[in-house]
Amino acid sequence: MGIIFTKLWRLFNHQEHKVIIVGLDNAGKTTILYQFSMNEVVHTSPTIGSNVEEIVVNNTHFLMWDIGGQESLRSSWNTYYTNTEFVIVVVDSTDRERISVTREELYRMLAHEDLKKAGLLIFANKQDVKDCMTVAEISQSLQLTSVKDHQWHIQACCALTGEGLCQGLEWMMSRLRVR
Ligand code: G3D
Ligand code: MG
Repeated sequence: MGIIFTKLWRLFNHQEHKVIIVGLDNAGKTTILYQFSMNEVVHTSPTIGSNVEEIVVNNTHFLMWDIGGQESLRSSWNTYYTNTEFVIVVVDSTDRERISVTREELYRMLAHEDLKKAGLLIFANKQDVKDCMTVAEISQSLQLTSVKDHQWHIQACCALTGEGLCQGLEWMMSRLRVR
């Protein structure tokens, strides 16, 4: 009986939460994914298609899809949306020129039927670079306070060192707990 119970418990606890990692090319998506999965800096090359990794935090399983961000690939982001519980948007905090492009892609995504219930985590990445945009600047440029129909959180981070990434994961875990 005990064994059956343990097996069932494991089965239910092994439910996977689907996460997609999006953002413009060069934002740091792949670096973040590999920090999560092996805690080391890997040398990335532009992602064609997608990378996927299973990340386990305190017995919670996340299946994370890192989707290529080049302009030609963005139109296919929506093929990944079904059953997505969290969208992680990675912003290159040094890229002032393209923050408006991120904003457009963000609102296009949030309007999508399949992402209606998804939580939104924004990583303000590359905070190690001098004169980069702050979290407050990015929040303002993305007009985050106008996002009312999704739970969202913005987190400063540096994917190279991993700083800030755990706090982002913790926010996702806290959202799962209140469901
Ligand atoms: P992408 O998957 O979003 O396209 P990548 O982005 O993860 O491939 O990263 C793009 C470049 O940004 C990489 O540099 C990577 O090392 C760098 N990068 C990622 N995160 C950070 C960060 O927090 N700080 C700094 N300074 N650089 C970062 P290369 O030179 O390999 O193209
Ligand atoms: Mg990539």
